[in-house]
Amino acid sequence: VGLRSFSHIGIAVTAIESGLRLYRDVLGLELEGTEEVSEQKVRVAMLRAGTTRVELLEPLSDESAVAKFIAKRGPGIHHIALEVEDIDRTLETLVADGLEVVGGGPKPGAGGARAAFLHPKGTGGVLIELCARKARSRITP
Ligand code: CMX
Repeated sequence: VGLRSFSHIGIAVTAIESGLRLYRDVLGLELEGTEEVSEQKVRVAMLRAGTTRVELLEPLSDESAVAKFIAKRGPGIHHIALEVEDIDRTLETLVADGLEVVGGGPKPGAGGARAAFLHPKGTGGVLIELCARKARSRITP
């Protein structure tokens, strides 16, 4: 299905700053950066953890899916993200295999990636994000 690597673990937090106190200041992960993903109504902090990353997700409003998640289950692990080569082709294959896309298909995600989610009812209750980085320029400097 074109999986490239394990991209990140998404963790829902009520405030990025308190998440950073644990993951950056106590656990010592390197902060790569923070950004607002307005399309998904979240503020995100990415921290490098070896070959993968921890993504802290803070809701920007009560309408955010992450706010609803926290209200229902409390802060904690929200999703795992797998990086794929070609998100449209991967989704096509997985849907043909009986999995369902939730949230309406690929949307802009963190770091300019395109991201889509698989419905947890088909994945043993785990929200799986598939993400694809922006195509790299073929022109080499
Ligand atoms: N873990 C497990 N189950 C979850 C879940 C989660 N994190 N989030 C939702 N669900 C469940 C719901 O409980 C619901 O189950 P039931 O049908 O049994 O009630 C089902 O999945 C569908 O959820 P919904 O909220 O009714 O469906 P929506 O279409 O409104 O939204 C989803 C679904 C997953 C896309 C949305 O909740 C979500 O999490 N969006 C992504 C936000 C996000 O993390 N953005 C990241 C941006 C940064 C990046 O690139 O990583």
